[in-house]
Amino acid sequence: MLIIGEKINATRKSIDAAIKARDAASIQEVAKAQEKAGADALDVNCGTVPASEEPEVMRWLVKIVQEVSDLPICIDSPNFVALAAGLAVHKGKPIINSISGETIRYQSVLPLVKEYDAGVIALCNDDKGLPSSRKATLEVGESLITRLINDGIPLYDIYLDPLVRTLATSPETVVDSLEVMRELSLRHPGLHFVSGLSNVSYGLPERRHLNRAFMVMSIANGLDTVIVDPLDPQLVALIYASEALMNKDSFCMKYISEYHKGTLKV
Ligand code: THG
Repeated sequence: MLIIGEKINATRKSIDAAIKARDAASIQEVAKAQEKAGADALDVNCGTVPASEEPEVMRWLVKIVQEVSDLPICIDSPNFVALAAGLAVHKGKPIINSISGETIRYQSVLPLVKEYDAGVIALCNDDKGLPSSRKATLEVGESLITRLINDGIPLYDIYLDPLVRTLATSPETVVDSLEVMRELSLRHPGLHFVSGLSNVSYGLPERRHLNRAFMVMSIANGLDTVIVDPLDPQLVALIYASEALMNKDSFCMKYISEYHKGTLKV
């Protein structure tokens, strides 16, 4: 499982304030804490600043985070100018978050994926918006995968995001997104699947139970990459347990080594 730490996101009040104050030290603390907790990559999102400032802020964020962590960054923006700014200063192999089937977004982000040999998160939507049925989601996902491969992106660099919706308002779509993942993972061995997960619980109480249960269900249906809070020890323990149960952890070596590190005592 590739764990992408979600916490450097301007939708969180403390991060928004730190960005606006250009308070590098507190953002660097959040980076180090996520790395220590087991994150394999760090999502960085500054979507609350005005669009004209986003490229400069993204460049600053990537730089200050990589001053204290060697982890790759998942550069999170719908704005390709901000993506390009972050990519230009990134060290190592980045993940671009994200491309989609929307014509303009696809055409503007694809050259960046190639130029930086980046991993890329591909969102399952297109010019018609979010697909409205399981069948339509499958078609949008399949068409995106085909396009990316035809455009020279290796399968192992593609992270398909089925864009999980909110259980409270679209109850039928949650199971649909699991089935889409299962179907596409069987059709395309080696393709990655990623999810932000926490959308699923929006508007419901004690969201962490829904997020954790949904993560386990997602892992059982092909999810191999998550954007989550790695400082939730229960969630992290469930990741190791689920991967072992899915026979994705040879001889439970990872599970056992995490036990010896103390990670599982929650
Ligand atoms: N797919 C892709 N990218 C994404 C998402 C996705 N990027 C953004 C988002 N979804 C994933 N990141 C977050 C970051 C923070 C929260 C949820 C998802 C969040 N934070 C709460 C808060 O700030 O109150 C609680 C957690 C906390 O306090 O730390 O909900 O789906 N490709």
